[in-house]
Amino acid sequence: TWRKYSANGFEDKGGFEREFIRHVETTLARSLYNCDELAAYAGTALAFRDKMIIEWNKTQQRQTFADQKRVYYLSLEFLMGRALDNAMLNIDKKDAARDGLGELGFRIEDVISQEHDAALGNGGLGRLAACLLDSMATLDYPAWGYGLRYRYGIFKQEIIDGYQVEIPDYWLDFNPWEFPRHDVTVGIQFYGHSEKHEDENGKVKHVWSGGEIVQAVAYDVPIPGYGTKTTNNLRLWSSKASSGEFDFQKFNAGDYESAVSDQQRAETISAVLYPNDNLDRGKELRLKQQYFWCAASLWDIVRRFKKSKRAWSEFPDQVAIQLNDTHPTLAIVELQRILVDQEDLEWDEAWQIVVNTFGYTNHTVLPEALEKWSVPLLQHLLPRHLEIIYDINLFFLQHVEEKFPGDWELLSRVSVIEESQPKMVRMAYLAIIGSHKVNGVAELHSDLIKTTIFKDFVKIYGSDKFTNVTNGITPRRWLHQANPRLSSLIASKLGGYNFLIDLTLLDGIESYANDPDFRREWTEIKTANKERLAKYIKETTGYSVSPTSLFDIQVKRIHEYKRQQLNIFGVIHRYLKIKSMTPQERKKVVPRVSIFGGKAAPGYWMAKTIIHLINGVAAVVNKDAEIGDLLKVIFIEDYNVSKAEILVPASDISEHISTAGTEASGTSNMKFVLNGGLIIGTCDGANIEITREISESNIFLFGNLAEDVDSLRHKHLYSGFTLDEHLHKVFEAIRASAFGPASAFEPLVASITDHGDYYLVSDDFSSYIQTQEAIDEEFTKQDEWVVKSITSVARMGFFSTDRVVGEYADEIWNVESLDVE
Ligand code: 26Q
Repeated sequence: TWRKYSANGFEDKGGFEREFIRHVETTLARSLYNCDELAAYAGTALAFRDKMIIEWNKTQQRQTFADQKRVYYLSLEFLMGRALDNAMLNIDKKDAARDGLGELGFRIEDVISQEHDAALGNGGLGRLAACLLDSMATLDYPAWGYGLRYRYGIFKQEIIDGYQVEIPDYWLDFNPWEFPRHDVTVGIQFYGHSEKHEDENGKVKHVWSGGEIVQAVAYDVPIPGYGTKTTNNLRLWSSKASSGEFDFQKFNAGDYESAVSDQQRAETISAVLYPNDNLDRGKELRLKQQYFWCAASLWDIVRRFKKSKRAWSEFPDQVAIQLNDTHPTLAIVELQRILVDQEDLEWDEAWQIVVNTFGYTNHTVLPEALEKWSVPLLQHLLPRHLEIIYDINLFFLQHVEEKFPGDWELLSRVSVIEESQPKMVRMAYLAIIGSHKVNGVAELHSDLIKTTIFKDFVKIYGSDKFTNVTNGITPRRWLHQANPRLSSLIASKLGGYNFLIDLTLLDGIESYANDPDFRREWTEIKTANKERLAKYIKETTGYSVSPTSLFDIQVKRIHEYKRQQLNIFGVIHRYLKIKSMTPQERKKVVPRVSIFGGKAAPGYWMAKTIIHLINGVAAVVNKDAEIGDLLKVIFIEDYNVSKAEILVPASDISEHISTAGTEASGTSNMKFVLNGGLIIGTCDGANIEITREISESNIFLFGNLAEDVDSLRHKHLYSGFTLDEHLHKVFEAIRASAFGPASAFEPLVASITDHGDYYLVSDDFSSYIQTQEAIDEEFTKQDEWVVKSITSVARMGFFSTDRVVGEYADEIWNVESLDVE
């Protein structure tokens, strides 16, 4: 029995209580009578952590013993959100905790909500990494995530007088989910110079010497799978000065300032997440982050491989490394450096190993998001790596020249080095050349990269190197955890929760769309989720919204290409229209709540202006007595993963309205549909595949197609621009300062009227507002609406990250899952 409670954590309510009390009284040194919700969270987390650690250790042993190929997912972002609820559900002990906490006087929801989000990411790319980790563990793949342990995650957003204000997100005060591994520490070199030496046999050796060393310390986070004992590892690197505290020699010599500043410079590397989303604005510190993390991760991976005593040629049979966008591209160069400079392999042999090891996932076609680093900066920070990049490029261009003799233009187009002033290294090209597979994240996106930005590389390598893996989401967090009642209703019809590990089983609920009782329960759950959101809105904004209104939600990073401006202009149009109606006409209006949420990158003025306008419109509309419940506008402050868990289950409609061809995939579209919300969207990213799966009659599509975007943009610039007539009226109201001083919003209006309307807001406006009217009409036919909702959910099986991980494993990684018992 000692083993039962101490070694295996707990099994039931009583066991949970015992472990909880033990942690509160001993680990936290508090009395049960002085245990607030935060302490209850800590006690609960520690009890579950113990339970997880046992399986975590066993999983690592099992994977080491099995000695088979492992996957390493390199991502600068892991947008994990909260861990406790996920741990409870994945370990299947939430009921024990709920009952135990209840007996001790706590509501489990209040305890869960004490946890600070782990917000080590910006948006879609970071959340995708978190969903993939969940699926890799659930499917028993031997897989590790590697990232950076930022001291500050994505900033917290406050809205003050309608403006976004950024607050630092210090999240490490109490983090029971991480384990420092001070024994797993490696020195990472920066600066210095590269020298050539001849050894006794006349062989040239490259030595990188001088510069400075920063220590990388590993912090491990357990990743439990759902319904399996597999518990994988996420390893995050933290930077610290080599001398530990600070340089005592300098300190003792009285040079206090420089002793402290060396230490601070080292710690700065992992201090903060860059808050740009789909924008390449990195300075030297960002490049330092990238190399620090790549070099530490590769040191760890190579070290693990060397323990197996295999020949280097077997490296790609043991190791698959996936690059989450170009941010970890230096890992390619670093592995080549390790093999050639340190392990003495011949260049060609090393390069073959490198290419067979790496896969590269592209997440964008936006030119401003494609990473480039200046040659002088690389020369300064990583002199030996720059030489290797030049050599990689040289051999690549020789290969191109052989295949396409005399095509000089092709050579300059595909060169890794852009011949600009200063010269730049094109990271995406380097990632393509150094990987055996390149994938996009939705069909349209994967087609677009092959025909636009990477067209020349398809010509050079053939199209087999390029593939598609359409994104997904984990149904554990995005259905079961966020919407427990819907999950349980589905389970009651499907005879259990198997759909959570085989999402295609959802098709079994489609026939229940004809069952009035089922439809009623379905509607009740949606209403309850809307009531919960309404309560949250009341508490945080003071505004009252009616849960009988149509809830229209657009939550995602604020970006011109995602077109929150189209949405808010549509809201203004609606407002003006209602204002112009007679009382009789107003009776027919479908009441609507337009909900926005999302962060703007701190330096992105236009995005901040969009937030300002949304809040300006909210302030006017929400206090307009004539309007009442017919229209409310809400901006949810500080949108993050745990707020998404409240918002996603509460939509009637959500908006995924990017200019066609700009959103690589989108993943919140999948989350909303999986929770019974319908969507309005453009023919972009994964919206297209969602439409194919759920059928065109269950989605509200509008707007121009990707293939027409170029010619429309050209037309705006060269044959004159005509503003949509309804949008013109909207702009007149803005210019009349109806929503705050016109001058504040002039740049946003001018981007459309005077600067070519690059994102086609005017071109898509009439189609957008017509589709919104169609939505109002459909929403009044409640029965048909619910049938659409049920049918859509039933057809969403394709969009699980379990399917995604299976495709990566088979097509790119060539890894197998590991049997657990
Ligand atoms: C690059 C250089 C310097 C500083 C920052 C960056 C940077 C950081 C984050 C560039 C891009 C990002 C994030 C991109 C992103 O989130 N892309 C989204 O990826 C999702 C998952 O595949 C897709 O669903 C979205 O369509 C795509 O926008």
